Amino acid sequence: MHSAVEIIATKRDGKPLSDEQIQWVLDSYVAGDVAHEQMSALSMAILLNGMSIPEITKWTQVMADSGTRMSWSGLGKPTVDKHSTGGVGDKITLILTPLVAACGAAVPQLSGRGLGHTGGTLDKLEAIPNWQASISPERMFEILKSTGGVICAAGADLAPADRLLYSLRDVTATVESIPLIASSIMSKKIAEGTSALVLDVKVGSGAFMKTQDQARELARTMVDIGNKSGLKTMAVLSAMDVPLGRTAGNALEVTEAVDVLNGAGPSDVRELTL
Ligand code: IUR
Repeated sequence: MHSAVEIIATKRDGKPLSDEQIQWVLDSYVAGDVAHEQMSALSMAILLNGMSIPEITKWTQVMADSGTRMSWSGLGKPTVDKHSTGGVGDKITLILTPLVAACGAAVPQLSGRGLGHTGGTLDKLEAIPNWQASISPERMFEILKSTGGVICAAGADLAPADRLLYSLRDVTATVESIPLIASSIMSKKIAEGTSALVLDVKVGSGAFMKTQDQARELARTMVDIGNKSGLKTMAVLSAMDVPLGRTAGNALEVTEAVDVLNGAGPSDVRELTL
């Protein structure tokens, strides 16, 4: 039996958390048995003292298992997905999803909203009249089966541990921790059930990672924990010092994405998509 105080003290003193400690503290937090102030203290200790790859891998897997894990085995196709760490004018998902579907794979993309100054894929698609971000898992399966790609919002039961922790990080100055960012992103991708993933890690003045070293560390961490968790993962680092393409703004970006799919559009967007 563990206690929150003992686990916070372990990380405060710069020691590694055991698998059992990680399992216990996250499960207890979701159950309401670890208080927000205790999780806040632990998040700050993680931000200051870090976590090793085995710790982050366990942390990620427990968060992925805190809700429903989706499965696409009934599709009979390989599933692949992409994730961007966020930039300005980044409409790559809107172009890449249909391209990959046309190549015969299935893309079960659970997207997010804008974060800070960066836009979100769901916000962009909502520029299309009557487009709906929230659909049932059954509808998701139908769309995936008939078109090869679906982009929609994650349900409340996808990695609920991350949902709770993310809100807490937002108000405790603990967003900027590479172990916490990496486990947050990867837990949702693992729970989404994709079998392969490409990460677009943005670097530069318009990205959350301002330097090559930070971006490379985040990319390496996510690739490592993905592959250790059975999700075939690779990453590209891409520059985010100027907006991507010629447009930033939801409706404008959808239009630019359609231009690229029609064989036109700005060369930087075409190149990064390919
Ligand atoms: N997106 C996520 O899903 N999690 C995070 O911690 C960040 C971006 I920063």
